[in-house]
Amino acid sequence: MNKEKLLRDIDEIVQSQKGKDSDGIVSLYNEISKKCMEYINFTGIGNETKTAHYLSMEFLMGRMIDSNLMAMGILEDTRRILEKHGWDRRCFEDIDDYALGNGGLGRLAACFLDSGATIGINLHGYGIRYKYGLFKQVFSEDGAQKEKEDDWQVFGDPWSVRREDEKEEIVFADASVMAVPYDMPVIGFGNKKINMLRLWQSEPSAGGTDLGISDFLYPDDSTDQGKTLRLRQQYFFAAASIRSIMKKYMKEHGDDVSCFSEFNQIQLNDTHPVIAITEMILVLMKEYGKTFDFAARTAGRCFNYTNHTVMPEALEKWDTVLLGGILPEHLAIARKLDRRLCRELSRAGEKRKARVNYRIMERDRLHMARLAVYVCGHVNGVSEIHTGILRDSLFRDWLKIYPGKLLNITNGITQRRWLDLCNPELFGLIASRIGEGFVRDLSLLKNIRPMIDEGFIDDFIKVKQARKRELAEYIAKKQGIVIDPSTVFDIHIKRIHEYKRQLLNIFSILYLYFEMKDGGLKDFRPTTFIFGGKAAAGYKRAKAIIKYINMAAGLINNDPVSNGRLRIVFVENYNVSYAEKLFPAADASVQISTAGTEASGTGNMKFMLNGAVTLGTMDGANIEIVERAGRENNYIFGADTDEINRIRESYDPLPLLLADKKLGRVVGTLSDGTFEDDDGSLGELYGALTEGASWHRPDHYFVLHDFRAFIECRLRLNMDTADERPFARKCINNSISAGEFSSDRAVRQYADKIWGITVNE
Ligand code: 26Q
Repeated sequence: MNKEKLLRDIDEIVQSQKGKDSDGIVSLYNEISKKCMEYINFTGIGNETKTAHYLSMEFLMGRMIDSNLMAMGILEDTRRILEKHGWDRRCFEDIDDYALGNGGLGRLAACFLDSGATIGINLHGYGIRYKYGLFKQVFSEDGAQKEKEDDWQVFGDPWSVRREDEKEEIVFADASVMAVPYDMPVIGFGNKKINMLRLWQSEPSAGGTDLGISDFLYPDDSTDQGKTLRLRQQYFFAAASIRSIMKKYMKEHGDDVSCFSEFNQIQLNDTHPVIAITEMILVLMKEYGKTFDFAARTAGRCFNYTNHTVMPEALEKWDTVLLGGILPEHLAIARKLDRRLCRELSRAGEKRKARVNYRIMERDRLHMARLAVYVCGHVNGVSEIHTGILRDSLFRDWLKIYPGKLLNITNGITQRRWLDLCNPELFGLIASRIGEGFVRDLSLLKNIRPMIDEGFIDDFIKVKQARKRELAEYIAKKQGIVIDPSTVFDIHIKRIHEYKRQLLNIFSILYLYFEMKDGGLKDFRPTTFIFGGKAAAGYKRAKAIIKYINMAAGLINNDPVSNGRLRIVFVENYNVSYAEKLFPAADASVQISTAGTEASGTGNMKFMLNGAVTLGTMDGANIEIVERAGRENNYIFGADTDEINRIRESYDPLPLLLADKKLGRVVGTLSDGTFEDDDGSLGELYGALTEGASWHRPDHYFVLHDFRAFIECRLRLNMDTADERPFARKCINNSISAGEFSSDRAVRQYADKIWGITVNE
């Protein structure tokens, strides 16, 4: 690539762009992006060397232009060109995110693609080109969430290439559609390697009807299961991907499929694409005349499955009537696999009764996780504790029969986006001591330890201050809310879920507020509590939690007693680009899920890398984070998994509520008229905590149990911030201990332990 020539071309584009309104920015964005596409010459991919294919219903890519320019090594030059011609160097902030995902699982897929291309292996992504991505969140007058469609394609899609010649027909029992691939380049840092993200768009086949399969992204909402359209989506992209992968293989290796797995490994991102397994078996049988056993063995050698949750309600099971109605052959294959499994189990000595726990066909439902565990060569969890839970409970029986299938690969994040791009000053500060090598090898971070002197601490404090000021400006611009950058920034950003316990956080803030009203907490250091996150549109309790937080903010922010000491902001429409401003500005990272519920978390790593302390429970990757960064540099509280398991059966929150008047007062605000509750949703939350519901006991997530421990820990953190430099040292210790949490390390482990791909950088 001729960088100088590209930059001259970009200069020309910017120079000739006259209108400086938002239309001007959009056209600049498209012109520059297309020019880059010409230069990288993204023509397609081969299958000469071993390749991993990452199948995922979600890719939460965020804004593409900055990361692509950075990978090509022209980000800074391009910004300079923009400035030279009178544009804001950050003008592309008005360009939308590629929000084709919900949260952690989708963002992980995006980080993995970045890492695969950067470390130089063949790793391609396959997903769905949703017409509308994750909804945009707005708050109405009363603080409730409203959803607006995310019509991202109005900005154009300059990074995609439509490949008409590689479309696939996807056949259901009752209809068929065309799957048309749109390929995006995944540019490795330094532009050494370019991989591909292939997103399938559904279109009517000749004479057929439009089923609207790729119209919408399903929100992460376990109550919304069983939708035929969701199953169609899964099959649509899984089948299209399998067919295109197999075709590429045949083109290069002929139709001897016995070597297929030596060239292709397929990673299933949770159970969402598991139907790809039966698709491959069917293709091998029907189109290549192979036996069922041969086909199943072939599938076993190339498929692998990553589990991202242990929550029972999120384990996918498809009703056989529904499945048989649109994919009868797949149901038949699943039944055959189930019988084959039973034979293996009985050979292994499992009695009929014990076998029920394994059955792929669970009475009238197909259990997707079991199908995956049975067929796949490798199954992995995403943090040590999560894999431990899979080993000891969810998949325990399986491991007796197939020991060695399960392994742990702790999640990671790409430091290119989550430090270099979003916090160039901190990146530069670290680079000034150890050089820039850690942009490709985050483990080098540890080398800075002996170089942390007083000067470094000064500079770190300055950088953090600058990030906080920038965030404050941004929030003022976006939402008209003023926050004070000299206060402690305590940030809780992630999807809204009961198990993530945003309720625990807001309860504790209400507690602080009531203490202040009673004349207490004289030494409390002024704190800004920032929330961000979306609730699935159909998840009533999560939406009630948002409304409650917004109403509590209204109360607390407007009371002279707490004014200047407590401030709450719920940032609207939290997304990847917003995240890039929030992580660098945090003093405290709030990670307070009930122990045993958060598979890993990856936001926790983004905070850590940017130098925030973790205020959290012993859950998910928090445990590994604290192990690396030192417990003394973090704020850990509450029940761990052992304790939760011990108390679960006999837990009753009512005595707690009665004995602890202050807790009672806080929780009471859900039902005592402190806040208006016309739709009864706050009352429903109150009931869930105190009485339970048909499907769960009271306080299912132990919010009240952990309340006091949380308050205590939070107050300790608050006190510690009074000593600016010692506290900054804790923050720094976190940042420089983040070396292992790079997605480069994670992808290397997948390559090494699962895919059998050698990484030679
Ligand atoms: C399922 C059925 C119907 C409709 C939607 C869904 C659905 C969609 C998305 C179920 C789950 C998801 C997303 C799950 C997710 O993001 N899990 C997170 O994965 C991260 C990466 O491993 C972990 O860090 C988080 O702990 C985990 O919660």
